[in-house]
Amino acid sequence: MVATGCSRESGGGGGGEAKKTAKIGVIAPLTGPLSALGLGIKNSVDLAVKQANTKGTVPGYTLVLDAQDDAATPATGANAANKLASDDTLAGVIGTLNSSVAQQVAPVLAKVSVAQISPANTNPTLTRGQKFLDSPARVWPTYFRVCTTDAVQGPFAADYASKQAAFKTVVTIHDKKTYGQGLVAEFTKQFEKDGGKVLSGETINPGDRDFGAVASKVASAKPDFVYYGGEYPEAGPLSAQIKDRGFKGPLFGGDGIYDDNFIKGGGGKKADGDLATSVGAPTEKLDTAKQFVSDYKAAGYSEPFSAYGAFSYDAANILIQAMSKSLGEGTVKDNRTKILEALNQTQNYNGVIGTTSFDQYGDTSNKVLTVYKVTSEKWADVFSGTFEGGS
Ligand code: ABU
Repeated sequence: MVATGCSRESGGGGGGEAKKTAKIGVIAPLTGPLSALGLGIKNSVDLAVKQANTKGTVPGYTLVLDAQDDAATPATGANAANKLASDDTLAGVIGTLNSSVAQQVAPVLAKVSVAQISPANTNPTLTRGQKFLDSPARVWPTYFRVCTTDAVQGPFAADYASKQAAFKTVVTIHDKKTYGQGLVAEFTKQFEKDGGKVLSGETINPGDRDFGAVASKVASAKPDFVYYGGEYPEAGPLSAQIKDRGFKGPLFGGDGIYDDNFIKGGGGKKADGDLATSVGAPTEKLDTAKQFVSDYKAAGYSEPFSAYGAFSYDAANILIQAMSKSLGEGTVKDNRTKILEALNQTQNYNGVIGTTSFDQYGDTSNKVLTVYKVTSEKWADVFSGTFEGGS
């Protein structure tokens, strides 16, 4: 049945109605150290797809989830995108987690006019190009995201550090990847504007777990804090090893470290006092997220929805809404341009994370961020807001 793109769904009265298949792809790390975030993305899209099928949100179609593992690696992500792109029933893709993977996935999907909505990519160049602040230009007409960017997250963190935490000096460290490097660059500009001093800028290698050399440099520089651009698999041990050398200040990172695995990997108690910003307001505290949280629990997924679950659920439902307006006569492939037109017109979508409108670059109007602090070995939200003037 799948081979023909049709299935027969029985209604309560015993009659059947022929339904066509429309596929929603997911590209995310489903294995490896970042799978805690990737599986939360996959499960949340799965929930949206199942609910849409139950409600018959896209008349005449059965939605099918096709989740591909990118292993947080650009080349694997490109292969996953090529595999999905060869399927004429593909209506859109939710993903990726990593900005570096999106740089390889987005051009593949753009070639076949397939919409991609990321719940997690925060590097600003993906939507606005290299000159994202001074002369932004949309890179791919097929690429959208429901999270804000590091042009907002970096300065938001800098303002919190200098104005609320009264930190004056920092050592920055990043993992040389698109996300980590870009986040540190945006943080640094604002921290210096706020009068802060960067004592040194260091780098580590993705995959490393021994940070002795850089940890010793931090301990002897004695900054008020360390700002880290990268993800939790490296950030946890890095924080622990810096503390092991007598450093008393916190490590502060972006959404890439906001996961319980940061605390586990950082030796538990040693992570107390560490800080992270993440996109959006805390899901568990949003009235708009109550139904999602309870439905996710009821669905019985083995993994938590994690930092991007609510974002993935909204991204999937925004795509499904666009499909419901666009899929009718003809094949899914015939209607991909219509799906893109509908996505470009997304204004004031009221979802789990709040209200989403896409601008001319595919960026979201929702620029809320939250500062979290590790307190008694758990992340606790401290402050939600945004950086005024960010893009
Ligand atoms: N946004 C944090 C992790 C994902 C990324 O943008 O690479």
